[in-house]
Amino acid sequence: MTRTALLSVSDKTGLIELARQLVERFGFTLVSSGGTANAIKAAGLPVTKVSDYTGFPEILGGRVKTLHPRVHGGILARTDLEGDRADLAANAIPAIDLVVVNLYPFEQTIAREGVTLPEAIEQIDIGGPAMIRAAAKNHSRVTVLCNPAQYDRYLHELSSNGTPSLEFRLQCAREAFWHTSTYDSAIATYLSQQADNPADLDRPALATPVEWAIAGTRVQSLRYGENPHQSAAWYRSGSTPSGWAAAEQLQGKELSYNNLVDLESARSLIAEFVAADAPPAAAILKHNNPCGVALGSSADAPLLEAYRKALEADSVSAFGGIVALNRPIDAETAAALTETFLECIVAPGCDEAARTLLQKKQNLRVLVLPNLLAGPAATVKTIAGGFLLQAADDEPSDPNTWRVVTEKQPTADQLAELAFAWRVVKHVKSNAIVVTSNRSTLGIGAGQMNRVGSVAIALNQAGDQAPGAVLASDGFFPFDDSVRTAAAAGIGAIVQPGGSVRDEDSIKAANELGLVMLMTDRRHFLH
Ligand code: 93A
Repeated sequence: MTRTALLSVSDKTGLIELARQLVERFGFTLVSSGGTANAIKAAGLPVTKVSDYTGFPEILGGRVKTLHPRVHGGILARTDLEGDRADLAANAIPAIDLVVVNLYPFEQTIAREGVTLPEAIEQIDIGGPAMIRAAAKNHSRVTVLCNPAQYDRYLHELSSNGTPSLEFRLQCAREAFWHTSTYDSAIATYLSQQADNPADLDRPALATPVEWAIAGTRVQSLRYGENPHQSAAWYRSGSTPSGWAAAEQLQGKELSYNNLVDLESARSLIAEFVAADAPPAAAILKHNNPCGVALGSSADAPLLEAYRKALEADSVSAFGGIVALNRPIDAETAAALTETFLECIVAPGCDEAARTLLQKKQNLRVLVLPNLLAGPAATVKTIAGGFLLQAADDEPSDPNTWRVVTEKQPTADQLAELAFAWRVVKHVKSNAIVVTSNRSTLGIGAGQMNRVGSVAIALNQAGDQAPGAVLASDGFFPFDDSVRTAAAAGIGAIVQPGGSVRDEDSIKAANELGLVMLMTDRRHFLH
């Protein structure tokens, strides 16, 4: 018995080659919707138009093409059931064995500038998803292909097994349901954006939990998770690759789970320093905390200067670190990067000479992420029975809005230094304390359960460089002990959110000890 394939595709990539093989090698009968049938016919291959097949014309300007019982009966019939076989026979419906459908390009349409709502709505495919879902439901008999990348695998199945295996059909069914759910969530997101307050348009963060929870697409399995006994995989949200899923890996070993976690922290930190007039910046991270962050001395200083400063900030911790740079890697920076054992580097670009130099370190993963700013609008954390979503903590802080709470006022340079320290402390795990000078970190206290503990760690690391440096704290000081410890080490100025019931104690201590202190009125816990 000849087999029947139903083809209805917007993306006609690979269509003719598939149709040719189906007809000439495997003896299929082809049935197709208008445009697809025309393309197949033009290639000189036999095909029946759906309208001839159903005896019903395409109507409503193409809105109803394949929505017909002869199509859906042929797809959904369980030919192992006598009742279904009788229904097919009574209505002269041939069983359909293969469904090849890809959908109206909804996402490409809404990505176009100036597209109108009616234009977008016309690109909502109804008949295509119905066929894809019907075929996927009936995968015990039917194969569904919704992406040209699957055609070769299908033909391979046919030539090696005669008929595609159940395992293959099931895999195609899974891909099909992921595909239609991603497609629908893109429509839902778009329509929510149309209806919402236009002011929310650029922050759809919490409007798309569906995107997080359902429409994740597997990028790849990872060798393991945080530890070798934990299995792990990498998923991307959204239906087109972006962010890390679209980054270019120039060289090096496959990315690990920990690499990706660290890289994302590195990206969000270096994104603090990507303004057009920003000096070169470098950050080195370990275990998801920065261990050295530094800026070049001016906007046209070499990138190498920033990297060297960041490395000198804590060259011991930098071993095995993750480096993020806000400028494309040049040859002299590349040469310096190869002097230390590093896990990963991310930068917005990498010139040819730098690429050649970096190749000396074959295992070193080098990633180019052109847009360092584009981070997730929300973060997700799983808990027993569900997950938590929150908007990203990525709003820039304006130092002009900070309050000087001490008698002593900051100098212009202290203010600029405090702004630098504040941008860094946001990216350190709480309780976070950062001591900086000359736009370079000197000491970083991370993840301590009491704040004064983090102060002690940061100051200890800064050592004899602490006098005259500044200190930033991601949360308020509950007591005056942090201020007193900082003053004893010679810190000249402090920035902290304020908001403790004992703020007055800290202010009093700062005044008594001749410190400058500013309050930002916004804390930056990070866990
Ligand atoms: O407008 S539809 O939702 N109504 C339908 O009945 C229908 N059947 C298939 N769109 C429909 N399709 C879609 O048409 C397919 O999903 C495919 O993307 C496209 C192929 O049209 P053509 O063969 O005319 O190029």
